[in-house]
Amino acid sequence: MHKLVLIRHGESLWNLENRFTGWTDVDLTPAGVAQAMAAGKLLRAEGYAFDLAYTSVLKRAIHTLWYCLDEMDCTWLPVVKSWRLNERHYGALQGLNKAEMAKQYGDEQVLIWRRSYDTPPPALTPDDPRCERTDRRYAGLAPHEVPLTECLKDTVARVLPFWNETMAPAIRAGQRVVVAAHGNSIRALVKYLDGISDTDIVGLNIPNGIPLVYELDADLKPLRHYYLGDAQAVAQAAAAVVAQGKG
Ligand code: DG2
Repeated sequence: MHKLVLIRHGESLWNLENRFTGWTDVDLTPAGVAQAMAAGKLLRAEGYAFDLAYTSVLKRAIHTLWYCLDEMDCTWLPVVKSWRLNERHYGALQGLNKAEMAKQYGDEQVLIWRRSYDTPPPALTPDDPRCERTDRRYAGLAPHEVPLTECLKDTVARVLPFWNETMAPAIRAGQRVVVAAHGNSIRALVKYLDGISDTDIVGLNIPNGIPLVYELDADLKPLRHYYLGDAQAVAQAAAAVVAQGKG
């Protein structure tokens, strides 16, 4: 049996300001740092140990991993960073306030933008200053690989090659893996692992900074999954994520 631990980063500055973030590279708030440290403490207290860590190329996830591993006294761990674990690209919504958008366009429209499986938000134009195509960290990618917007289906399509070619072989080889990523890149992975339908995935929300453990069989099929820590706090944190999109 393999154990895979997934952690959405701690609260970011734009989570706090309730702004669509996507590929925008914002840092953690002090509360987000505390969440990352608490995740590390919890993992250490529960006896978890890792051989390998994966994260995105966005600092809110990278720093979450740092703080978490520091609490576990294993910042020496090999860390693989990939753009494929980045947050779902939020297109022209990036930087806009979620509740203000809900007041302007309605809760239903914002729910579609946030959670619909295959309807992407409006796209950025390549000349928009928010467009990441000129960012040096993506220089090795083909232009079409740097999105102008994404729905979850698009995110699944770019997360899965990383799972299949990099993460799954490492887990199968016995590496104990922790992943620090984002609300929607984790939803993409969870949708695949648990075989969640396109309609049911709408109701899945991932709270910040709480380790989500997947127990996997030899074929990497999930046996069960659970959050570490207080179940009521987890449910409240997930409900707070839902509420961010209401006017
Ligand atoms: C949030 C997710 O991403 O937002 O891009 O705004 O996990 O990196 O904070 P994260 C964003 P929702 O899809 O929950 O609105």
